[in-house]
Amino acid sequence: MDYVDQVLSQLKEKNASEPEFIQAATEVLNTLRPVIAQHPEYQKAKLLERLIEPERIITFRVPWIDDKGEIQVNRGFRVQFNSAIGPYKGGLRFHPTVNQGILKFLGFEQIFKNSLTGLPIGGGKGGSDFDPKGKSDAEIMRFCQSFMTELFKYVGADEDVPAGDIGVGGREIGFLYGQYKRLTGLYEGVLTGKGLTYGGSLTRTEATGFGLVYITNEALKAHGKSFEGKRVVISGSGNVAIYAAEKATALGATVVAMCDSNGYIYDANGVNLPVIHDIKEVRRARIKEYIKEVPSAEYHEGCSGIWTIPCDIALPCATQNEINEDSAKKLIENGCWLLAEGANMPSTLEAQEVYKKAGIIFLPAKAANAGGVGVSALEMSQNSLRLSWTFEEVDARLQGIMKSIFANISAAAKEYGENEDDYVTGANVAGFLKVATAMMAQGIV
Ligand code: NDP
Ligand code: 2IT
Repeated sequence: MDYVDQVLSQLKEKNASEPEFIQAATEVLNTLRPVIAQHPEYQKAKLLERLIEPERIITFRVPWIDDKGEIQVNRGFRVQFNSAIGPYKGGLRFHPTVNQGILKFLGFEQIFKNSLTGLPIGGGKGGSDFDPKGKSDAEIMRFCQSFMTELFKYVGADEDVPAGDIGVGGREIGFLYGQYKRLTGLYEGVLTGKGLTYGGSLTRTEATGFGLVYITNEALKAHGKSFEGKRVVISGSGNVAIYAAEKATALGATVVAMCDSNGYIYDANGVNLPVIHDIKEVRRARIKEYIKEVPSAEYHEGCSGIWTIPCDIALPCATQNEINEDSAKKLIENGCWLLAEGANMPSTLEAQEVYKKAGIIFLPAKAANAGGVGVSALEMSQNSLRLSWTFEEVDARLQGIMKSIFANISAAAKEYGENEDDYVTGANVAGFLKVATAMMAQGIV
């Protein structure tokens, strides 16, 4: 058995109850084979064994009192996966499906994504099985305060810097920041995605969605194409989806469908984004409401139907494994020729095989959604400098980051991939090499 196979078999045995983590790590390790073959010293240093083991996982109780006076208990986590190239950095997810395996997959992906940004940030992820849906602002605040009352011991501006993810946006970051400041007395950049009046960065709200469209645009240009006149399907209607839709529309595309976890809307005229913004961001309501405002559109229950809509470009921006083999086949049968991942690991391994066989342009999450954490790192820089850059300045830097990620993954695809468009191998290898070099330099830690 070669080294990668040995580590894969150990990974499966040791993490049998964590299928999403096995999925994420299997994809990465399989694509690293040519690099591992070039570096026998990695095996001697047990580099892969160390890479797949988080440096630390913190699990804690989060008790809080709901509006009826009842005591609720949730589980909180922070996975501090890898600090070889910088302090742990990655979002917090509040969703009932959160468990250790989900956060390990997200933390593992974050290591390589953060490396690809070119900025000095390590990989981490955290969150809770708390469900923010239907909770009052006061309940959200009490939950966030309780969560931070435990987490504050393990985070800090130079140690571990959380941010948002599913279920964690500006409101939650504000409550978490207030409690951190109260407990530590420190006014420091311990979180990113902060409000603009207390250390947040312009463009962070838009960054993941905009970055996704910027890198997709780079891939389109490299293939002699553009967004102009293309039909785009975007899953989700949260932070990433909304700003991806906005930028794709600005570049001349028509976004024909979006969804939430209940169902999807189809609007052949192009989704009306102010209406979506009002429903999802202001009212925190269901996407079904859209047809009340735009009666010519259609609403269908269930989210997987969104992948049956004919499109040129698909941008999955909701959650992991939202596209399985069948959905991937339907997308391609109906004309999709480019897929870029705004969500983390939205495509199953089987779906990725379908893309590969069909030869569509495929931009994997680590590269495609790195704009969010990239601007988070710029927020950290601004906090350290005690300065705020303009929207235009941060947006220009974000465009620079996405351009350089595309150039780096293209170069690594040419050198190590199955073909020059093998951006999966390109992203994994380019992200890995910097982390591996840093780990080798720092000894057995
Ligand atoms: P939000 O909470 O703002 O929005 C999530 C969207 O996805 C909502 O429309 C939600 O629907 C839908 N969704 C969530 N879970 C499911 C599910 N299990 N099934 C179907 N639909 C679901 O999150 P974000 O937009 O921030 O995150 C979306 C994705 O992007 C995630 O994979 C996240 O990890 C990734 N990401 C986020 C970044 C960021 O900066 N925020 C950066 C990089 C990646 P509903 O409202 O019904 O729950
Ligand atoms: O998945 C991700 O990259 C995020 N949720 C953003 C992380 C961050 O630290 O900005």
